[in-house]
Amino acid sequence: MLQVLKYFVFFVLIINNSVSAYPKDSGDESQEIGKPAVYDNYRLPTSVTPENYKVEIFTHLNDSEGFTFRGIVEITLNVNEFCDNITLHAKNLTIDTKKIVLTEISENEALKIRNVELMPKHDFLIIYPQKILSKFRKYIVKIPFEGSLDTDLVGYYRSSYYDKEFKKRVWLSVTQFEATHAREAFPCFDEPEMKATFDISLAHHKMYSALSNMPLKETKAVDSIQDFVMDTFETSVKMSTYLVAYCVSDFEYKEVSMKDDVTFRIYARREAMNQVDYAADVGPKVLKFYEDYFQIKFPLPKIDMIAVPDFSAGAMENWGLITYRETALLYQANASTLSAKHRVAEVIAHELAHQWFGNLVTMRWWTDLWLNEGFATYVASLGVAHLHPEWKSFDEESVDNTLDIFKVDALKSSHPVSVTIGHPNQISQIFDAISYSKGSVVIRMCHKFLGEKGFRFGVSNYLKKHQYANTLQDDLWDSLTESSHEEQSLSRSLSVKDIMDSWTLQVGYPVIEVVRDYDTNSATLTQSRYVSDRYTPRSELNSCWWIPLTYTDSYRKNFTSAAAQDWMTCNKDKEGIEKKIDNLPDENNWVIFNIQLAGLYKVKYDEQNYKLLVETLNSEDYNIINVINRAQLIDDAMDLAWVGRQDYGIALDMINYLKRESEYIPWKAALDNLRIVNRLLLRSPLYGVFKAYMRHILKPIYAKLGGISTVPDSSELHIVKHQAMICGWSCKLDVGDCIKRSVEYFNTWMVETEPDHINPIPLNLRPCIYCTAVRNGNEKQWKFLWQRYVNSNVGAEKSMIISALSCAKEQWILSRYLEWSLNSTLVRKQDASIVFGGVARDEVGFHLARNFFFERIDDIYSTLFPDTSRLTRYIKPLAEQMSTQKELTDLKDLVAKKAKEFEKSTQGVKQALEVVELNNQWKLNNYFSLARNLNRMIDPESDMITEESLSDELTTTESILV
Ligand SMILES: *[C@@H]1O[C@H](CO)[C@@H](O)[C@H](O)[C@H]1NC(C)=O
Ligand SMILES: *[C@@H]1O[C@H](CO)[C@@H](O)[C@H](O)[C@H]1NC(C)=O
Ligand SMILES: *[C@@H]1O[C@H](CO)[C@@H](O)[C@H](O)[C@H]1NC(C)=O
Ligand SMILES: CC(=O)N[C@H]1CO[C@H](CO)[C@@H](O)[C@@H]1O
Ligand SMILES: [Zn+2]
Repeated sequence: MLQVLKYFVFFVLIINNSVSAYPKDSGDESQEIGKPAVYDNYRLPTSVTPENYKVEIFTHLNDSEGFTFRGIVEITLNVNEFCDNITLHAKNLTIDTKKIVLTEISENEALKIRNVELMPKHDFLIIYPQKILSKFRKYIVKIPFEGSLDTDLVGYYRSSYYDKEFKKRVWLSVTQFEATHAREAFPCFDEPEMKATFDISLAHHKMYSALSNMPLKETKAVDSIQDFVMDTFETSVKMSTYLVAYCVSDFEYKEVSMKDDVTFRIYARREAMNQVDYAADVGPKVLKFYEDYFQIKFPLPKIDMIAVPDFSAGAMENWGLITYRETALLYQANASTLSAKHRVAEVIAHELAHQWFGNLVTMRWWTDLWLNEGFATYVASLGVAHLHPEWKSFDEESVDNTLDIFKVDALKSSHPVSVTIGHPNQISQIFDAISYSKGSVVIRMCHKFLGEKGFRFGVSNYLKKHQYANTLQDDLWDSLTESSHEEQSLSRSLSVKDIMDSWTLQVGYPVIEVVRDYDTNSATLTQSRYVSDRYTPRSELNSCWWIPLTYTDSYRKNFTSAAAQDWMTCNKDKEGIEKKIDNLPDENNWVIFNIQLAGLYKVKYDEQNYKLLVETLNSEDYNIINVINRAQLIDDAMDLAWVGRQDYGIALDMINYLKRESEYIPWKAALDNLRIVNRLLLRSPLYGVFKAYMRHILKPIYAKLGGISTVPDSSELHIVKHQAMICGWSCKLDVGDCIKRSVEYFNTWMVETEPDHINPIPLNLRPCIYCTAVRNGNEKQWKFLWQRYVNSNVGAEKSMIISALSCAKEQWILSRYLEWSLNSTLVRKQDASIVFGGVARDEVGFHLARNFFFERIDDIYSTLFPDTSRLTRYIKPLAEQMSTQKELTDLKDLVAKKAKEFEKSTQGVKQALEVVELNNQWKLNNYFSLARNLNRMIDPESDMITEESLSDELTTTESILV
């Protein structure tokens, strides 16, 4: 349906001629008035900028009247240079142009308007006054508008829920403006730098109540419409349009006040009010943490956080009115897993961090989006660590993000964190792992080399200096350079900008090759770009980075400090590509670089050093190497083997030590890498050997963690996650009593008379156990679980079940399930890609999912519309499992044939195609080396296993950006 916007001239608005949204005949003479303007870019001219908006909106949420809104926006304008037009944004709105009024503030009379024009391609509304606008005057423009409240999850849209007690569907309306959807709700200057204050008034039926960024000022009856009231809110602080929010609903709330008077309210539908306590508890705590951390008080008197049943992103940081998916805000002790609780804490902490980073200080343009998202992601992990030190989540999140980025950013189709944005289609595509995870990883790196004070003072000064304004990344680097020079944590000869530019303006990251000279006890370090494509010409890898070097050795064993001990420099002439390090130990002692993975780089050692590391790992003393570095060693070795730069022998020798390891992080690093191998071997003759190998390494840890009969203390997040992960693998590969116990648990549940209230299955193992029971069951188990999905009142539980249902083995069940994913009565729009991803990642489901995707692309597209950048979530799980030339050609053909549909996911498409190519390379090159090494690793006594079909990934809780 995007074509509607592309092909139709939506409205060419002519003065004295009220028009609606539909195309006029091109013969209509009125169109001739005013030449269509030509713009070669999509940016607004800066000649006219807004100072204040008065927005008044009537919301009609009643089935019988149709779902519409209408209103008037009154914008006070500053004219920065003499000009003949006012250009602002409007999209998919009906505008009654004869009612547009322009006045000069000092005069009372309206100015004549010569023409009003719309440029749909640019979403521009252009008003031409009769007279030139003067730089020395102020103006007010008043524009009436109307639109429909659709279910498209962007702009001003409608959502609904089913009220079980009153047995009826109840509607609500809410906004989602980031990045460019404010223009779909009211005409405005929809660019982040065009900050203004907002006075918002919302008229609605009195059975609902309204919320906006600011507290309510007054409520008045509306004379013209029966039973309507008008809520007017306080004037907002100066802010960007993408942060404006409002909502009309019948939700209830729980209120908590902070000591220094910020009032928190958590809003949810009435039947979910039993799930708001956790958010009410952590919200104020995290806010306080940031006030101390940034040394700036939160400027608004209140924060509302609302759980919206239909929500496209994970959450949205609108200033003072934060919107969430239910799964990202609500928590119920006996139905949400600890991981789900962690997710809630993480998302709340992320959104609250944005109140400073993003809202108070905003990027000038979307190019610097990464700064908002990377920073919020990073500080959120500090916030969560503050809330729940017992979770030990900080290390895990850091390692997780870094290892993710090692994979994504090794693609040649990756992009720099800081990207030039031309076309609006590009904006939604950069809300991706690069902006969030790489952004947070490079900021963490910066934190580590600047030290605590240098970093904190710098950030706080930056926020104070630029509050209510807009910045470029250089402004942050300047503040950090200043504070770290003052704190003497960075040499005066270095600037943060020089260092960080090499990380943010360039794509990719480096690998350092360490070659030790055992005669002189020194080492030579060389850096080059790390890419997965082994055929990349050497000349393309010549980029260089400023790398903070940290290292220790088997004498010092000092893993405590991650402050830079030295730098690999990177000057324009690239003279810093090599570096010599002295004072290293002798040939019987290892060295290790990149302590605690504080830098975003991989390390490759010489053979002798590897030998020493492998020996230590495989000894009683393995834990003298820091736990993060144990994960790093595995990940680096597996990756280097993957791209053919090193034999699989070293990697598998390292993994071999895991039989002693009981920490989660190294296991996660190993299994994430083995999962990729698993995926590609699944349909190959080698799979039997691989499976035997996997069972061989899983058996001891399955037993050590107590199988699935022992349940860890619920505060130990890393143990809980570890057990759940091992359960997933063990049940897939039939290790121990995993399948048997899972099926038993599930059967006990099925005979409960009230299964929606009584569930005997250990909470944190439910994702694994449900999936296993469904995989080993038939329609009966599936139907039972589907019914639980329908009946459940808890978002987190629903989403867990929706993933588990894709584990089914019977094709017809999976086919039907895929169909259901396009029917929003059955599966909410926001969850459609979770169903697809789950089925696609399953061995049985893969072929079905692929056919479904190729055949139903039009329907999928219209289900996702307008957030079609989500097609990436469909392509990705398919591409991960494709490895033949034919599959590559088919995928390319589809993308070419459906260019329009893939228009907003070009980045995801490029990455997917590269992944298929890399899989192809891997199969051609690694197969025999891996086979040889696997045979060597397997315990000869191990029992051979039956060729049962195995699925590749247990659940598909996709990461949803916030
Ligand atoms: C509107 O005015 C600005 C500033 O003078 C100018 O750059 C722009 O081209 C004008 N737009 C149109 C459509 O004439
Ligand atoms: C480890 O190194 C840090 C900084 O390099 C130093 O401050 C600390 O004292 C060292 N610890 C030990 C036990 O040597
Ligand atoms: C969606 O599912 C509902 C409930 O089963 C059914 O009534 C409806 O016809 C389905 N809609 C479509 C378009 O298949
Ligand atoms: C007022 C208006 O133009 N509304 C349209 C917005 O877009 C949706 C879907 O594309 C249409 O259904 C509305 O009619
Ligand atoms: Zn964010």
